Amino acid sequence: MNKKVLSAILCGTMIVGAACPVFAGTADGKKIALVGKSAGNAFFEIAAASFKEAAEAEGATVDVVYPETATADAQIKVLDNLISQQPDAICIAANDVNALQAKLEEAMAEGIKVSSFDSAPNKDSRQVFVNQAGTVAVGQALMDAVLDIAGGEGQWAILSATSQAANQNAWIDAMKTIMEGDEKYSGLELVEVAYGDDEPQKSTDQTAALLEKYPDLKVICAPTTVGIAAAAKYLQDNGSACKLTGLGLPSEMIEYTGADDEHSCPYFYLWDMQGLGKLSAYATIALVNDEITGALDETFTASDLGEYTITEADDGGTEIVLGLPLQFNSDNIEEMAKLY
Ligand code: RAM
Repeated sequence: MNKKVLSAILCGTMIVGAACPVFAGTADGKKIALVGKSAGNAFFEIAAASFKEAAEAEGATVDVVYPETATADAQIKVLDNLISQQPDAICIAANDVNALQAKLEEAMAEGIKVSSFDSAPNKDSRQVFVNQAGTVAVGQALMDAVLDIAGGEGQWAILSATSQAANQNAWIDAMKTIMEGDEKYSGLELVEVAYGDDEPQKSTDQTAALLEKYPDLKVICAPTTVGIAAAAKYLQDNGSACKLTGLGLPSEMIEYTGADDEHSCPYFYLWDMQGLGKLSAYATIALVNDEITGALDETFTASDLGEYTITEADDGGTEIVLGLPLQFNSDNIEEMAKLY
């Protein structure tokens, strides 16, 4: 229960004249802006709902803002507007690694705390990044899924989101490094990285184009919730022999997940979505309260999630890793689809 609601109930049941316990939230009166990569993507709506709930229970107000398009330019416009409103913090999922630097530095210079979640702007553009699962851990899970589903060899392709997306490119680089670094992947041939821009229709069209160009394609790996759902439908509706894996929302993948011929996706991954929203909120509040600065080895208590330590990110900046990637398959998809 929201602590403020609890406080009000307790207050209402107390004898008249006795003092009411007023809950002092750790973020009372603080203003936080949460900026997603694009509107209309269930991924951000789910993360934002958890973020908002967690931060508002601590007394903060949260403004969830989406750019007009999934581009850095559109996010710069959003940031310009936010900086003029002087929130206490901005937490952003970046559409580009480097292009937001000047704006985010301007925000920090004005005393606005800058955290990021899902997709990290470069190390100079943020104080800390809340990483849903380690970048290498995600790359490893996906590479092993591709190897397994392809049966050890054959052509595979990546269906990504936008070509500049910081998180997508970090996972793709991790996959390539893992594939090139171990003999066991030598039978796999990555034929193309296609971009569906996190738009359902474009992702569907890109899937169709991949199948046409590479008739022997064995596996598509789509590390985007929008891309994987579009590709899953296209492959399944067309009875394609090409199989799918990647990162998806169980609620959007339930019809397509199964290890038999009827389903296009044997299994895929994501992480604890509610945890991502909550941890991002608590980390941002810890910055606002000067409990952390985002420096390596600092620790803080993320409310009921427990204690977290700030670690070094692959880009030389710092991050807080939520946990491990989670696998969704025919055994757990129904249960998980109820959650996100
Ligand atoms: C899409 C977005 C998001 C990514 C997920 C997995 O919704 O590209 O940034 O984290 O997929």
